[in-house]
Amino acid sequence: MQPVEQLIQREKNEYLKSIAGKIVAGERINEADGLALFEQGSLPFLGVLANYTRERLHGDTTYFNRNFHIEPTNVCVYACKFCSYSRLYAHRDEGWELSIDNMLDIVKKYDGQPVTEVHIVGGVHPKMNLEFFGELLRKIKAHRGDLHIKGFTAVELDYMFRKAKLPVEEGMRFLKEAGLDSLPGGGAEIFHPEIRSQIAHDKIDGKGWLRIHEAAHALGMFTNATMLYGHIEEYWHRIDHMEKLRQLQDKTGGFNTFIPLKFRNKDNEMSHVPESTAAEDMKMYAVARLYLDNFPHLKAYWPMLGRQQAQLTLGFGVNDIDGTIDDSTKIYSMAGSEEQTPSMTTEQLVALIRQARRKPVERDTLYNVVTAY
Ligand code: V47
Ligand code: SF4
Repeated sequence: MQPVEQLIQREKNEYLKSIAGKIVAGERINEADGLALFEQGSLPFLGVLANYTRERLHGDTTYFNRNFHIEPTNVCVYACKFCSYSRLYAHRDEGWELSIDNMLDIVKKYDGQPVTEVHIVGGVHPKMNLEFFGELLRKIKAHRGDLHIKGFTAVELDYMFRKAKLPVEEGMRFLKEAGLDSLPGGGAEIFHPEIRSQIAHDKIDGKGWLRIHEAAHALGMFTNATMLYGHIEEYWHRIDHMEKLRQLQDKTGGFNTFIPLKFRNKDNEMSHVPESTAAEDMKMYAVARLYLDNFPHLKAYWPMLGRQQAQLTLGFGVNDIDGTIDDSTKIYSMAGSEEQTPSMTTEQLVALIRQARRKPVERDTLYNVVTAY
């Protein structure tokens, strides 16, 4: 008997048993089901179901990519309470502001290396506008046309478009024509206003975030989605967040990957909020895999979780562990991640995946296979 059949047979909780039945039958679970999984599902129960779903979708394949990050600035007009990374404009002497040439130099560092993606994300700087980023995109493409540019959270885009007085659709078209290929999933945090107003009160709201991703999808661009979890939100806020994403995905099909981001509490205004346990993290991944039935991929971002926990997630629904990131990403090391210089070679990533008895596959941003190991 398959582990999932044994699980259903042994389960004493009739409600959980019925949810498991739906999942095995390939039926969608509803919000009440999702909440019950969080509240009543044991870790082994969630793990077996999430792993069953993951293997049905992807077998043992575990993707990673070769990418590097550019963080143009950590100066930011917003004041998210969980952010350890940003500096207000008035304190910009404590932060960094890269010029276009500085950023091109970073791209040039990878000349001749088989990276497929650059991930550009940073603070919302009042002087770095749409024209500035348009020029950056054009220059990166002129230097290296084959590099996929995944750039700018909906938060950064909203600010750029409003400053340029352009409707979202036009702003997005401008950046696409300049060379932007896809959007990362940042800035989503928790959509529900009850929580968002307490942790990220002054940036784009949940509806605005979704509108920007919808506009990107309408132009044929793929995007990712994140959720910052494990702070002051309750389970139902997480379900509400995933429900909004699932609805948009039903409409557009433009999301590639969901990335739950574990709240880290070092050096920010929420340092008094304890971090989630490893068991809670695994639960989060498992429920995300089960709830977001129309998202092809679930990613664990290893620089935030650490390597061993990232390995563990591969048994809880995760089929992607991001890339070989250089030490250019500071967002997590500054928030307390164990990974102070998050960089892994391809050999290390392959070994990490194999050790967890999965099959490493290098992908490009759009999940085309680059190398199957
Ligand atoms: O939106 C900020 C998060 C995000 C903290 O799309 C924090 O492939 C935890 O979105 N604790 C930006 N999280 C990073 C991001 C991302 C990362 C990797 C891959 C992709 C992708 C996207 O970082 C922010 C925010 O939710 N963040 N501070 C913190 N203290
Ligand atoms: Fe700015 Fe992003 Fe930090 Fe919020 S999370 S303060 S938008 S850099």
